[in-house]
Amino acid sequence: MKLTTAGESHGKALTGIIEGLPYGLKINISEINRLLALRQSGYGRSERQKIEKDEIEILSGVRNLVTTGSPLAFTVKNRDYENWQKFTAPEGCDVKGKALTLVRPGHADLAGALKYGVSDARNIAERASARETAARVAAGGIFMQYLKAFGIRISGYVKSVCGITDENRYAFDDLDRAKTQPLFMLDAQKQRAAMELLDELAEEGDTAGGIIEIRISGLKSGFGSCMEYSKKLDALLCGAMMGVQAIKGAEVGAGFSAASCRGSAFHDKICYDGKFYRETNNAGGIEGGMSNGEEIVLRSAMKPLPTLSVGLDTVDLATGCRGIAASERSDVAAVCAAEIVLESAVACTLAEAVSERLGGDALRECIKRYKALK
Ligand code: EPS
Repeated sequence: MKLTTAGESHGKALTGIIEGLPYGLKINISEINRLLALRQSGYGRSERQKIEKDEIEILSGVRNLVTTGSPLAFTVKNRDYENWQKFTAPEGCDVKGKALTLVRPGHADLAGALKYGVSDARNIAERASARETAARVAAGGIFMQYLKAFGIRISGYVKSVCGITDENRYAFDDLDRAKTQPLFMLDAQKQRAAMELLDELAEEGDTAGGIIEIRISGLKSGFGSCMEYSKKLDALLCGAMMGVQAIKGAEVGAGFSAASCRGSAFHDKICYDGKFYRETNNAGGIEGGMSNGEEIVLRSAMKPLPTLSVGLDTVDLATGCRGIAASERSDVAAVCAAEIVLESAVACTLAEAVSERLGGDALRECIKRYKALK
């Protein structure tokens, strides 16, 4: 299983190709579009989301809503292209009209411009933009449907916004309620405080990040590897999270707090009542690089978005003079979008790990193999 995405923020469209889907997976298009709409939602998003209305169009690999086993290609249109095609059209355009030389601290602009030896970071910004995540969510909807065929579900919520943190613990089935909340938070009081803070930041032209918790339920033990470090499930899932725009930290289970625990308090004692289980889950469902049958618990830290309307000190790459970083419009926070994108990124990587272990050309075969696992 493999996903490749293409597309720029203000280009014609985002596209993706998924290789390795088995024959016979029923595709629910409105469920994919529901996720795409959720990615666009959430308190603190910019005016851009009023322009876009993301919907998947499947181009190949599906017939009568069922996968055919061939690569699945899809597209999600950029409606803002209408306003930008003069500057971004592949067939010929005014490349100077949207030159980005006042590079933004925290964005890909400067590192990309140096990498490619250019003073205009427009091409770098266009591809590095989090707009690309619409394609990952469209694909994520498909990966989640694949995983659901085995009884594996992914959910999550926003745990913290700019330091306002919900310390409660929630059962997996409570997490879905987060998607009905303006900031995908489950603690109403913390959410209200976070929204007030975002209002203040918006007034000041500032931005915020947060912490997102993603959980996986229904995954049997033994996925990942203790034999090859490159196939360790925790490494793969943390890599998937770190591959999402603006994510600066990733942890599994107790994560960084494990470092300050004693072993006797930290490790999840092994119990048996016809099957193995644990009363605690500090390991976050992964031991020795493999799933252990408990729920997988992952957290990501999202940095504050780097496009600030207040502008940060920078240098103009064209003149070498000091200046204020570019800003056209900005989300104050995109933690809800990140929650949906992280679910999709995790679904993609998990689907790869599941299909690697199960193999199988037809979904029916794969399900039989999953059921046969202890
Ligand atoms: C982004 C900048 C903004 C965001 C964009 C990500 O785009 P624009 O410059 O067009 O306002 O809105 O995110 C999306 C378009 C999206 O759909 O998530 C960036 O620089 O990363």
